[in-house]
Amino acid sequence: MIAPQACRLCVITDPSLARGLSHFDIAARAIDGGATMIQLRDKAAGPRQLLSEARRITQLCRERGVRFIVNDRLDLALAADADGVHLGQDDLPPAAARAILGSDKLLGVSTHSFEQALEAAEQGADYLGIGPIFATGTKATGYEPRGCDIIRQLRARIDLPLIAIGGITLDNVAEVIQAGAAGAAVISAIVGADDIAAATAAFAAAIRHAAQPRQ
Ligand code: TZP
Ligand code: MG
Repeated sequence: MIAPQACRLCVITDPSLARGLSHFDIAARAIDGGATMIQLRDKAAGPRQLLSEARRITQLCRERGVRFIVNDRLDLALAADADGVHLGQDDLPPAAARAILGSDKLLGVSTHSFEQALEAAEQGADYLGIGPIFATGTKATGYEPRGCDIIRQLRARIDLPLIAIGGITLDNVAEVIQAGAAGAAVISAIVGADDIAAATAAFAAAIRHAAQPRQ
């Protein structure tokens, strides 16, 4: 179980846009700016290379009350004692991952359609990534941008926190929150910014504002 508030702003520490900053440096800046979740995502480095950095991020996130999730690598998530793992449609199926993780660790699953989201929820995901919501140049997902309708549809059917991903910017983040997402996951608009902490803080403020109940 994860509280929806912990899903409000997930900063993904993709190194390809980070101008040489380490995962830890990105995480520390994002946490200073108000990220509620950090996801370590690295498609190139091996787990041995990432382990000590992942352990430092675990420690930092624990001190700061932020969730720490490792993308793709269940082994690394467990070895670093992260809060959980985030898996995609080509990774271990959620039910198999849950059997290894146990009930205490978090399981997030990337989904791109209504059917994938229902399946992940049935197989024990704690939260769902849903996207790409908008066009993104960061990942070739193979899926057309879904727009906010899929968030509204899933919200009506699934009680898990939904994290919108894909092309989320300061200009459109309010739309995904108002459609029912618990939060947003962001790479380029934050990791690619000159000042990661300031960019994160601007997103956190925009999400807070969009989440306020309307009269
Ligand atoms: N999964 C779906 S879209 C995406 C991922 C990892 C990329 C999101 O990156 P950006 O730069 O925030 O669009
Ligand atoms: Mg994956």
